[in-house]
Amino acid sequence: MPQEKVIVTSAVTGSAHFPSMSPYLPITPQQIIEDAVKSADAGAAILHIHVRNPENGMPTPDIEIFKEVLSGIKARTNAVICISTGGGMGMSTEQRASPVINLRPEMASLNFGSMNFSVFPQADKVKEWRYPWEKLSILASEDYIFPNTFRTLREFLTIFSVNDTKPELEIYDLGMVNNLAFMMRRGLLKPPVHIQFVTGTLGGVPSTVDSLTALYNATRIAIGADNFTWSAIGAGRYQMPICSVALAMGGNVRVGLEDNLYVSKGVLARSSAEQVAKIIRIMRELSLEPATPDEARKILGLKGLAKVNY
Ligand code: KMH
Ligand code: ZN
Repeated sequence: MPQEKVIVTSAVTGSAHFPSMSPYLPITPQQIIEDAVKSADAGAAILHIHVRNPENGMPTPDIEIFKEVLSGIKARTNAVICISTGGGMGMSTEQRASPVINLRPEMASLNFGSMNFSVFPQADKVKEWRYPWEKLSILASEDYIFPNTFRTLREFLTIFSVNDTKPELEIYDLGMVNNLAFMMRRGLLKPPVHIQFVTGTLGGVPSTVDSLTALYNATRIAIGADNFTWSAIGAGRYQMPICSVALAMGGNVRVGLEDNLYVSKGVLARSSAEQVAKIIRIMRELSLEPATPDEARKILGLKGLAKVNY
């Protein structure tokens, strides 16, 4: 049954896209803050945040930059902030966990298994590189394994629990549903959990209706329908179709330039807010309304902005 209120997340920059791919990808703290605030104004209840080195757009775990961005967003909107602990290629697990330890956000992503995570085929589309690191990094992703071992997951879960940060469990494949059920059986994750089903990344499931329903059904069977809330991502071309399927299935949705640089065929999105506005137009045609940040806090059982450390 579709729910009446839908949580829209905007993932404004990520680490899988590169500055040379779009002039609109936010890079500096100010650009990331602006895009996040515009997304919130357009109706996003959650803002998923990575940060970049303002000099060259490279993803960075720098706590001072995270702090500047988070406090800049908090000064201008009540939206929930969900920090990434996926980080970027080459970051250690300590670096990826440190924003949670230092800033104690309401939510953070937690990628629920190791995988090949590659973006190298996108190199062919770039005509001119703005920064030397970009080409090296994109080509190196052919050999990249995104490390999220059981030990890493256990350590991350302890850190999340100590800081009262709700994990958003990023599930890219059926095996990760199994990992999630295992961690729940061990008592390391308490229901209801919140899941982000990620389709369309190279290394994960494709963006198809079959993939999304398979992930959803496997989760329902493994942990029980009442024990989770969920959202979906269609990375790339299938962003809006997958989000629309998720709406019909009663799920929540994530859009943003982290997942897709375009707003329609051949048209680069000038901001993640354009994609937020688009999915909300689709929702309203389906008689669904976006949840406010406070409604999202209630649905997800979050601790509230008064308890963050930024
Ligand atoms: N860094 C990517 C491999 C997340 O934000 O948690 C995946 C990622 C997801 O960044
Ligand atoms: Zn992310």
